[in-house]
Amino acid sequence: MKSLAPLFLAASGLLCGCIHTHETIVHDESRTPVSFESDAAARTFYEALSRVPNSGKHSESKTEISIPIVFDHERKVVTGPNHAFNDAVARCDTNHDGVITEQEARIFATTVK
Ligand SMILES: [Ca+2]
Repeated sequence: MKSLAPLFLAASGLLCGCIHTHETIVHDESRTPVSFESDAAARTFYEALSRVPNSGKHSESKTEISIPIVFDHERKVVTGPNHAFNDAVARCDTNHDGVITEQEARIFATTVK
């Protein structure tokens, strides 16, 4: 006797229609602890950070798995804003002492247009 499983699966797919699932995962990291030498250093850093492309936006990657007619799964991974902050701190704090000086902030600001 032949197996009817493939036929059953095809028929159930046609009867039930396509199954759509969407999944969004926010992948954010904790902020790198950092302090500022002065208010001016903090202001210069944050002004430059606001000019960094995508600092306010979230980058995302999308994966889509699809079996035509039966199944469609979309998974989206969104990177949170702390990633841009941590990247900016890593670039700005050139001696990696955890303190952003006015000079480091000014140099960082000149690299961001
Ligand atoms: Ca430093």
